[in-house]
Amino acid sequence: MKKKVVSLLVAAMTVASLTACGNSGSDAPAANPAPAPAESEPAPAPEPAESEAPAPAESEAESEAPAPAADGEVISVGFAQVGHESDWRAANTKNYQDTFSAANGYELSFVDCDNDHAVQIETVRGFIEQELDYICIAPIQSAGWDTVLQEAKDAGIPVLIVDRAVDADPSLYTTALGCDMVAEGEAAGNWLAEYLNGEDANILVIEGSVGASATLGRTEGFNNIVSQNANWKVLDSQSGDFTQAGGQEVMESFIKSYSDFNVVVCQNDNEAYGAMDAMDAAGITYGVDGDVTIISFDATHDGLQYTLDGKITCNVECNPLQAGFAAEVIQKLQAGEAVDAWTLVVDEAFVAPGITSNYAVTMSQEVLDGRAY
Ligand code: GZL
Ligand code: ZN
Repeated sequence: MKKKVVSLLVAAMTVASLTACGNSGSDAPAANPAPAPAESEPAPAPEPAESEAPAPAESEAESEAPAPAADGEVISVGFAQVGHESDWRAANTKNYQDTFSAANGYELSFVDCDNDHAVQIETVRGFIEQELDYICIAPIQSAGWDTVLQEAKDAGIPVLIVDRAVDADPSLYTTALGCDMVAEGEAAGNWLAEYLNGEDANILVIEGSVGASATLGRTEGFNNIVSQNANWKVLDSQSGDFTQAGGQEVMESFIKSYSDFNVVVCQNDNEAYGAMDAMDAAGITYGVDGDVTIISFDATHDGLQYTLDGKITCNVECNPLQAGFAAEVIQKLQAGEAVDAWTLVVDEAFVAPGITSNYAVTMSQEVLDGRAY
């Protein structure tokens, strides 16, 4: 298909177009540094943990279905997706397929890279050979992207790094969008400190996929808070690869090795389901009425049902409905407009009923029913 030459007008010094999560992107994962603002802006005060207050761009992105290309040309978009490892990923994939539809003026080349970095690199090379108009990448891992990003740049194809981050020179891609994973890890830690209120913590961590910015960021952020609490100990931290089977396997090995833990941090909901299966099998109680406090990430529908049921005590959201932001960037580039170098996707945290928190929204059936995914 004909490749449209699009002049890249990336706003040189624009900072995040959203200042959600109380971080203007200045806490964004190092791999996606928000460009230095033209003048140093004070970091916005942390957002109060209110359930309403969607950031304007979020509501725009979700409601504004992109218009077909002005000249009626179909816009070809390649999307190299991480894989199909989790419920979060399924929601993210559906959101991209719904947004980059033929009805909206796109031809989407979607590839599920099955959590294999080498496959993802070759997938992007294939998009370059097909001379697609745009390439979206949700990077399985942060490392190893410079060469193929340089190839895309040499081919004049704008690249959007979505969901996760890459450890590469930002000049090698057009824009990045996603959650602030470090802020998510810190939110989990801050909530735990508030909840424990000085009590000791012996913590087990089931990490996400090795080398993924979601794993690196959430681990870094949570450990920032661990270091502030002398009576907290992380007994062990192993990767469950963001899957339910992985979460169960790691939890089973933890149970064999440790008997004195009272907190389990699962870096996504599917790992939490696996951890709960393992604790059930071992007769270990968890939740607001149990011996073990479970913290999870993603706040998918089922994860929030477990939070509403008091099984998962705290669940830190990472909003998977991000395709609207990517479509907005592509539409702006089509129109020759400047785009932000980094867009922060709004998210928040949730806690089980009966718990009030400065860092999280208390779950209710109404909150669950109001969720878009
Ligand atoms: C987070 C995303 C992570 C989710 C997992 O933005 O990259 O990958 O937390 C998913 O569920 O596998
Ligand atoms: Zn997030």
